[in-house]
Amino acid sequence: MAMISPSRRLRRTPFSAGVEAAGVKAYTVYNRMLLPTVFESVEADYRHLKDHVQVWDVSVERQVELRGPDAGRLMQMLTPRDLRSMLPGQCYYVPIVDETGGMLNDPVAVKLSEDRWWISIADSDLLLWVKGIANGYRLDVLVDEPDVSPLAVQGPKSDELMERVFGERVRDIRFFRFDMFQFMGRDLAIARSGYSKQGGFEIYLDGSDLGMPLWNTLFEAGEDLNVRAGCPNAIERIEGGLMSYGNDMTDDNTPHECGLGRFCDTQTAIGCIGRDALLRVSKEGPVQQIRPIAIDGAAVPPCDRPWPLMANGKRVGQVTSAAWSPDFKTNVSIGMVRMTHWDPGTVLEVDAPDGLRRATVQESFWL
Ligand code: THG
Repeated sequence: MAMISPSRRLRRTPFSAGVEAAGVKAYTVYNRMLLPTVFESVEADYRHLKDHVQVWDVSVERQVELRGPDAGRLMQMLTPRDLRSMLPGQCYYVPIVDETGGMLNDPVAVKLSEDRWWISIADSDLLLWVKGIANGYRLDVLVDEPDVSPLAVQGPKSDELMERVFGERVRDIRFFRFDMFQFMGRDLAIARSGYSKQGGFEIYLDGSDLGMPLWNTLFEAGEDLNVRAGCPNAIERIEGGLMSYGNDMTDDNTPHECGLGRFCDTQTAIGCIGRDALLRVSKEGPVQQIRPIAIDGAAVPPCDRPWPLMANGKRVGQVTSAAWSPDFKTNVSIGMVRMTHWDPGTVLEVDAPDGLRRATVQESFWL
């Protein structure tokens, strides 16, 4: 593929200088920003992530900040997950739905205080939807995108690295909780979360000027831990069943189709804009759902358009993410499969770029 032309529309991040110095080999575009996808190779990055510790520039996880007396009310309008018991210091994975129950985004909601929230978004223009609702309902809330850029520290040695920089108190942060820590005289929220199943943290850098100082401090502190620059890894996230908005699901899908029914409390999520629609569709249950799927044969190329899933010559679904897994010694993939063919063990055919291959619906890759 040809190169991406740099321009103001493809925003750099507070860590771009570090990413470039670390020898980034490929980027994707996400929320109109550059997201690294490869440093050494997808497979080498995968091995290193599972064995050591990596620092990821995930500034593309932009924050939609809600600030004001109606912040909590607005947040509940956006999601069918019941937020009434959520406390400051907690993070929730929340489906965001429109008036038809279609997925608009699958962010992490961060509750800073009763009247201040961050929505840490996946790749869609959620800010516009949220601003439209705040203004249309004349809510008493400010909605904007602050200068906040998450830096993830992921991998089995991430506790050790983070303790060296922020003190032993980081070890006490529980999964999907955050606490405040000082760095060069400024307060930063640090959560135990991140887009991998290897464990780790996300540092919400508040103020771009501290980007390179933070980056350099982590690399200096982790030299003997073999710390490297990394990025969300296609193989690892598919193995782990982490979905990618825009790839594995779109606004055509309900949270139930995406397997996010466990994050929906549609009965009690009073005020959710998609509530009526979701109550209707969730009564019958979804007729298609996300499944992990193993694909036979040699390594597949990246999935840049849906690959039809076939049974007896009829289309019964599609694969939208796929990669060769060195650990499972098969191609791992994520697809949307019709109810009639979604049981684990069901054997299908996938119409991959180089022809039909055997595809088997899995319970999970990670058990
Ligand atoms: N962290 C933050 N922001 C993000 C992401 C992130 N924004 C973009 C994208 N990732 C949003 N999508 C996801 C998808 C999965 C998870 C988080 C964000 C995730 N899921 C866990 C799982 O499925 O195992 C845990 C969910 C739970 O139990 O609550 O972590 O990664 N800041």
